[in-house]
Amino acid sequence: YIPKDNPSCISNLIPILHRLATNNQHRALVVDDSVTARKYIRSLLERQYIDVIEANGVSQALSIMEHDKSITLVITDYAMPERNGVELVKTLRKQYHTGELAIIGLSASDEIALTAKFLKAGANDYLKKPFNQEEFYCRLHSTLNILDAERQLYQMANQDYLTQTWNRRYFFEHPLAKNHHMPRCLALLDIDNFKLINDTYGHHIGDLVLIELAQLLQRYFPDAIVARIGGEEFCVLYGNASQIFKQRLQALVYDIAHTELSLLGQNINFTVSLGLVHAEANIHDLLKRADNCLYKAKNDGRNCLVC
Ligand code: GH3
Ligand code: MG
Ligand code: MG
Ligand code: MG
Repeated sequence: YIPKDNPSCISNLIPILHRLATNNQHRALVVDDSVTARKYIRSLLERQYIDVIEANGVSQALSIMEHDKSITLVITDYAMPERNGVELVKTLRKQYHTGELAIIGLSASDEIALTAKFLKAGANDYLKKPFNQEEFYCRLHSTLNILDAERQLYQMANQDYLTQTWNRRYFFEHPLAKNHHMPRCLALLDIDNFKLINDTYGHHIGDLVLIELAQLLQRYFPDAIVARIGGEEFCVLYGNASQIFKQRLQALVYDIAHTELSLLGQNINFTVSLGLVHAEANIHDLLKRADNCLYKAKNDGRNCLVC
């Protein structure tokens, strides 16, 4: 798409296509008390394949943000009847860091300090109305590029590259891991005789087994922290009742042992052993105790859970 009023906007096609290709798509919330202004910004964003939701003021914006966790961009007016846009930015920045949400302020006001007010409150950028359409697109894309880069950095720093579960760093840094004043469940899982799987079928199949297991763990425990903490060892950290968690882990052991995977034409069977603890202790103690249980599970013949 090339806006009629500005043929040089063709340069904007590159970031759009890149974003579509890399699946970095965005959903925007446009906050303005003027319907006309909202519709205009909506039309600009929709031409860039950005989904748009509208809010007529700060309260509506905050309530939409609370219910729609897929919004990645907020574009807000300054002067609105109940509370102004800078107050909205301050509130949002307490909840969303810059790798989660980008914010652009807009205003027709001549107040010279307004740019600084928006930026200090945590906005990524600011534009004075009326703005040049191409400038809007340039600022929009540089803001979204930074958001995409921050997201990618966060992912690279916290996710395991092979299995897409959380990594050791994320696991040990998580508030649930650090809060040792509350009882938590920690399960330590290790694949049985994994070396044999590698030796028999090759490392590539071994990698696929790890990926399958990671997906299974994430499906079984959507409300727990699943992290790969070693080569073929995973942790599942859970903040709630131990009995339900234990039953789910036992079901997992059973299901893995009774499922045959078909990977690249090879039929693979494998089992896992688990150590489980439920205690109020620091994360290193929990891990040590879970590791002792795991050791017993291995000695008891594997394919079981010990707590
Ligand atoms: P046990 O039942 O006692 O746990 O036996 P095991 O063979 O699973 O244990 P061991 O610790 O001897 O071997 C773990 C193996 O996991 C060795 C290592 O090559 C393999 N491994 C670790 N990380 C990866 C990985 O990312 N990919 C693959 N394919 N193998 C891995
Ligand atoms: Mg207004
Ligand atoms: Mg191991
Ligand atoms: Mg093993």
